Amino acid sequence: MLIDAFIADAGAGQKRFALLLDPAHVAGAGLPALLEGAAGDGVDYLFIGGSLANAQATEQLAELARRHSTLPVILFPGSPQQLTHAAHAVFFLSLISGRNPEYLIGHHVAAAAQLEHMALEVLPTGYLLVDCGRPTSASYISNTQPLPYDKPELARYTALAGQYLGLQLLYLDGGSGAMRPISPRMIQAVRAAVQVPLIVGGGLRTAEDIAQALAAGADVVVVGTALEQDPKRELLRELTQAVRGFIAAG
Ligand code: 1GP
Repeated sequence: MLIDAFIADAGAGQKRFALLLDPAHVAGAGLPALLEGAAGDGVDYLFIGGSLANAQATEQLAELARRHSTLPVILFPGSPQQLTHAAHAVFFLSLISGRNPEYLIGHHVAAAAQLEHMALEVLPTGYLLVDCGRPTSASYISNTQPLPYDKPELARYTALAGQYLGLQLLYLDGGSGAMRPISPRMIQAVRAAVQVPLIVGGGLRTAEDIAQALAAGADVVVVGTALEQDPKRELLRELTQAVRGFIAAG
């Protein structure tokens, strides 16, 4: 089960790298080669999804990922329409930074009616959006206000509430294409309060960004936009090396 791997890795201090593929953005002839090399290049997980992805594009991308890679494929859905048998698992996201009931329980009911008949592993995940410099599609589409950038204590208690509710993973996200990453202070504040594995993404573009997020307590770092804009294996290797290097240094 993937949840066991997340928990065991985080407990052992094994940091992980996730490549986020947004079906609405990624395309191109180079994708199969990138996917084929991904495991060897240091990628641990493939996350698939986005705020505006449609069902067909999500399924096609998940199938492509399965065909060209042996990595775990996890859906990161913007809506229940993005569920597909082609993936291994799905982040069952509760948007706990927001106050929109549709993203706290509404969509989940519609999703449950599908998931009951699917073999996808369901990963109960508290999702915290953080204001990292500009409005993102995730906050706009979900009609929620993100946590303020400079209020680590709000993130801390939101995360702790999520853990008390029984959520097994927490995803701290500046949103796709964030202007800057979530502050190390906020990651530290959350890390100090919760024991569940902590996934951090949004605006991570350089090896230094990644090293800072890991040093602050992230267990899994997620990169999407940087590699969409520059889908080169050299950059991918440089970013994953920051994760491997951190393990070696740690
Ligand atoms: C967004 O955390 C992911 O939900 C990744 O963000 O696209 O900015 O890398 P970026």
